[in-house]
Amino acid sequence: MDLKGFGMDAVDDADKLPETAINEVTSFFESAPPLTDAAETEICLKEFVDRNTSLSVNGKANRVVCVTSGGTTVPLEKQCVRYIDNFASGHRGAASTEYFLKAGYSVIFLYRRGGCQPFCSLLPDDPLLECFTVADDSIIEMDPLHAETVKKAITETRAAVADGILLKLPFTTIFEYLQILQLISASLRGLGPSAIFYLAAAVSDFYVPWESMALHKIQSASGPLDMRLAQVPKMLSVLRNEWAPMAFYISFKLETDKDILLAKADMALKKYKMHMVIANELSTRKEEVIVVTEQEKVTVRRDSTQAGAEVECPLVELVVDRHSAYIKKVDA
Ligand code: 9Z3
Repeated sequence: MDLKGFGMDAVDDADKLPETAINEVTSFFESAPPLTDAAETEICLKEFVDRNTSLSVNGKANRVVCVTSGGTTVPLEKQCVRYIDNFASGHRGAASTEYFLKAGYSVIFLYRRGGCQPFCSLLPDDPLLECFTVADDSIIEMDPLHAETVKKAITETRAAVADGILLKLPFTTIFEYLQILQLISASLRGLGPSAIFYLAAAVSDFYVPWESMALHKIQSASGPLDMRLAQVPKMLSVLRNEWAPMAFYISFKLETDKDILLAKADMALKKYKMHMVIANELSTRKEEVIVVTEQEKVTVRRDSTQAGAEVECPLVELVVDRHSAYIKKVDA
């Protein structure tokens, strides 16, 4: 199994993380408020992965991708009134989920509560108020203008969930996001190279540790707020090196200054040993992205000649192609 020289090396003992990094991660999890539905989430994940493993073709595990989507929040108070947020609508993750499903993958969609959902991009902003009307006899009716869109959103989502190929898990805070990501990685570890982590969520770099967080709403009467944020441990390293080391990894790099974008993406590729880093600039992120690997930099563009075409379509196509090459290499 020769994985070197293809940007696709598995992690060997020399690559193991230093103990300090592991300790930082351990203390982050120990001090985080426990997930309220951890046991239930673990059961859902186990059932989802078992079902997908049993769907395997020629004894090979079915391909599963964990798509993360939306931004994490950092609460400033335990009984949270205020929080710091990260920019992300969740469109990238939701659209990519649809294309992965079309490509035959099963998807664990780890998304920010209230963010964009797969199959729902054509719905109006407030679907409940805009898609329905109340007739004279108080019967609720669908506005014919939106009937097809609503029907498609409901049937496609329900079919994917019922077929056991789409599992949707919501998060809001950085604590929830990282704890659920850890549960997902534990459940996908056994799939080896058949699993992809497609990390499109915008994840907080800084946070207030739970033990030093105010319990009640911070009072403004005491003057300007002086607050020191701790750095979120580099969870990407732990995920890649320890939690699921054989999976295929894709992270995203977002910048507003295009002059530093590619250098930052290159740095992330090397530092976290990603298989692909997808570089995007805030203002053009829906038009084009640059896929950075050890061997190449490929610009992927939305087909602007087609109405409604999305950049995620050719992007996921490229990811699937490189993932197939990775699986072949590992299996050789
Ligand atoms: C991205 O760069 C995503 O493509 C976007 C998608 C968040 C821009 P939308 O959800 O936007 O469609 O509105 N995600 C990663 C952003 C991020 O925080 N990356 C970190 C970084 O750049 C690395 S994990 O340092």
